Amino acid sequence: MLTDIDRAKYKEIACRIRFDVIKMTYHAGSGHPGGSLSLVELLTMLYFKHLVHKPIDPNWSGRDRLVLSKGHACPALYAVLAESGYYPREEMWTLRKFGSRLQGHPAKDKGLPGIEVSTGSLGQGLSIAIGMAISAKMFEHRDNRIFAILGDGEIQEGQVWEAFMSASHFKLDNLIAIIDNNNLQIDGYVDKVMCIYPLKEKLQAFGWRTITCNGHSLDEVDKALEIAREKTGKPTVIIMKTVKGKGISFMTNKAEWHGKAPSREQALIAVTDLGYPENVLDKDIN
Ligand SMILES: Cc1ncc(C[n+]2csc(CCOP(=O)(O)OP(=O)(O)O)c2C)c(N)n1
Ligand SMILES: [Mg+2]
Repeated sequence: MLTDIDRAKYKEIACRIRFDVIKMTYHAGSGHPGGSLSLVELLTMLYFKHLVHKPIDPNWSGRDRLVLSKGHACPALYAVLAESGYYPREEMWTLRKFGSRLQGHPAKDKGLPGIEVSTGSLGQGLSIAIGMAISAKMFEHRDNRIFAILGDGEIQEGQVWEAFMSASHFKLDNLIAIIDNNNLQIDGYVDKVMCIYPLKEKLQAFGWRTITCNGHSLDEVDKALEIAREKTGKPTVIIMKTVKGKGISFMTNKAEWHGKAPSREQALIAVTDLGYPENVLDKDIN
């Protein structure tokens, strides 16, 4: 249970991350705001409470690992990494620019601290996380946790189900998958394009412990992450009910906001939606 003071603090961080996503994608002129906005409360609670990490020592061997399998949502990850102190805030505004460490999908070889793995080709991140979990548990005997964040459209990929099967086979109770269940993918509703439901029952049949939560309730996300950390002999999946485009009036639950930047007029509406003055949209932009 969060205290009122903690809840207010996390709410403020979440609001700033939403703002950063809008500002980054607006100045880049491209990017993926919809699926970034659905992850904001999760990333806030992870990076500011549950993830074991040291921003001043990003390669510390005892850290938890986070694989953003739905790599297109990296604006939200870049924002939370800057907010945590992994790199300077001003660098956020280089998103998608030539030579930037903040590419349109996370690129480990660019050297941005806090990026564990390159992602963007959907369907692969859980398999990578399984490799990390096997290594931590069976070879390095570390008590850290491996998190993998997947999109609900992404799990239509067959490789993901092979990965679900192998994680329970290897009893990877240090592995926590989180499905961003916003029920939208690039071209419409997930249940219309290729139905993934009933999700909980399918994942339980594949040998996973399941937790469901409202992904925009800081308290529910907090509780889900706390329970997920417990080791039970099985991998854990959090099915997180979310809204694509959450927090921005005209982006809410709209597939068209999957992968495009707001115009100036739209970005100014978004900034106002979030309670910021219009002039902050261009602050620190060269
Ligand atoms: C293998 C692969 N196929 C297609 C794409 C293009 N693509 C990027 S995002 C996306 C939709 C993903 O939907 P979902 O997983 O639900 O993401 P979210 O709603 O969380 O943004 C697609 C098809 C890709 N990145 N990788
Ligand atoms: Mg989706």
